[in-house]
Amino acid sequence: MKLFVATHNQHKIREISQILPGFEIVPDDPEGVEENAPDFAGNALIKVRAIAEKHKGEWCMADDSGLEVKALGGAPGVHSARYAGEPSNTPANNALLLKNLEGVKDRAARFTCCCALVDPSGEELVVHGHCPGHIAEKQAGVEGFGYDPLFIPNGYDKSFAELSAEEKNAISHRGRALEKVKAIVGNGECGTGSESSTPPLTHSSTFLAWLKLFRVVNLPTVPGDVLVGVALWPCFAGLGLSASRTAALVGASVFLYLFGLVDNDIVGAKTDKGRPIPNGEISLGVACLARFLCLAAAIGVALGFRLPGLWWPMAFSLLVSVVLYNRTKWSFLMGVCRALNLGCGVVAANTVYSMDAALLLEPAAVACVIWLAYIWAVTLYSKGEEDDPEKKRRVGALVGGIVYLQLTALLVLSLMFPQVAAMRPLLIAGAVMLILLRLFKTVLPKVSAS
Ligand code: ITT
Repeated sequence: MKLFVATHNQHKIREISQILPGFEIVPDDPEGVEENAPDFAGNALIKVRAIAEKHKGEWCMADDSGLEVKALGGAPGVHSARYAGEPSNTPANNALLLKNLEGVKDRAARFTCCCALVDPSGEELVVHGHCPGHIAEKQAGVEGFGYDPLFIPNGYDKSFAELSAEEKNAISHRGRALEKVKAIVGNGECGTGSESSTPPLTHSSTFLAWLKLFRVVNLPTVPGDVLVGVALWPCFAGLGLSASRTAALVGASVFLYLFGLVDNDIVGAKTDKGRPIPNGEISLGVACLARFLCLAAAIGVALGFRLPGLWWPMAFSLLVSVVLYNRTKWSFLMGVCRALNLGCGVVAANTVYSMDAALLLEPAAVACVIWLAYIWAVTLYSKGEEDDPEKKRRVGALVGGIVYLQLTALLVLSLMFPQVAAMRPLLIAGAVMLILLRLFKTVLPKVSAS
C-alpha cells in the first residue's frame, strides 16, 4: 500500500517506515506551508492537505508531533521543532529545555503525535498517540532524534536515545498513532467522525487524576452489595439493623474495592493507555502507597468496629479474587468478587444476630449467583471497549445497572416482608447513589471509567 507522507524530516520517515513495514512510504516535502495552527491536529491537517492536492485518489498522511512539559505549561508543544528559534536546531532546543527546567522537581512530560490522514475519496481523519515520561537532568544516548536524549519514558530508566529503534517504536507516541493508522488504512477508508482531540498535558489536574484512579463513578455500586447481604436477615428473622456495624461493613467494602482499583492500575502501569499512572499524572510509588493505605483502612475499619469473625475469611477470599482478577483478567473472577462482596454482608449479619446460618443459605446463594452472573456477563461483554467509545458508554451503563439490581432486591424484600421497613433508609440512600452516579458522569466526564 502506497502512503504519501508530508514531511521533510528524514528521522520521521525512517521511523514511519519501520513501524509500517508493509507500506510503501513516499515522502513529500510540503515546502512553504505555514504550520500556524494552535494545536498538533491543526498543523497535521495543514500539512496533509498541502500534499493531498497533488496526490488525488491516494492515501496521504502528515505527522505533527512534539514534546509537552507539564512544568512549562505544555511547552515546547507545537513549537518543539523551533523551540530555540529559527531555523530548527536540535542541540539548541535541548539546551534551552534543560535551562528552562533548572531546579524544577516535577519534570513530567509527554510526547504527542497527531497523524492526519486523507483517504483516496478525500475523507480526512486525525488520530493521536501519546508517550508519557519525564525530562532527564542531562542528555544520554545517540539513537533517535530531537529531544530523544532527554526523554525518559515511564517504566524505563533509559532515555529514548538509549533504546533501540524497536524498543522506542513499541511504546512511542508515533508508534501508538501509527498503529491506529494501520487499522484505518486496512479498512480501506477513513470513515466518518474523527478521534476527539486529547486535552493538553497541563489540563489534567492532580485532583482529576485521583478521581480517575479511584474511578469515583463506579464507587456507588459497591455499598449495595453488602446492604443486600445484610438485608436478607430481617426478612427471615424480623430483626433490625445495627447502623454502625452496617456502616462499617460498607466502609470496609469500599476500601477493599479501592484497593482493587489501584492494584489494577499498578498492574497495568506500562500498558493501560490513558490511565493516570502511564500518563505520568500519578507516580507508581505514590500509587503503591495508596494501595497499601486502602487495604490498611479496610482492616482498620473492620478491627475498629469489631466486624464479626466470619467476615474475615470472606473478605480475605474477596481480596485474593481481586488480586487474581487483576493479574489474569479472567471475567469469571470479577463476578466472584461481587458475589463475595454480597457474601461479606450475609456472613457479618449472621454473626451479629447469632442466627442459624442454614436459614439463609438458599436466598443468599441465589443472590450471589445472580450477582456473579450479571458481573461476569458485563465483564465478558466489555472486552475491547477501550477502542470503541460507544461500547464503553454501554458498559458504563451496565456497570451502573448493578445499583438498580441492588435497589430492586431491597425493594422486593421490603415489600415481601413488613419487618424490612428498616430498609427504607437504605433505599433512599440507594436512590441518592444513583443521582450521584448521574451527577458524576455529567459534571466530571473525564473521570468516567470503565
Ligand atoms: P515536518 O513538519 O516536516 O514533518 P518537523 O521536524 O518540523 O518535520 P514537527 O513540526 O512535527 O516536525 O515537529 C516535531 C518536532 O518535535 C521535532 O523536530 C522534534 O524536535 C520533536 N519530536 C517529535 N517527535 C519526536 C521524537 O520521536 N523524538 C524526539 N523528538 C521528537
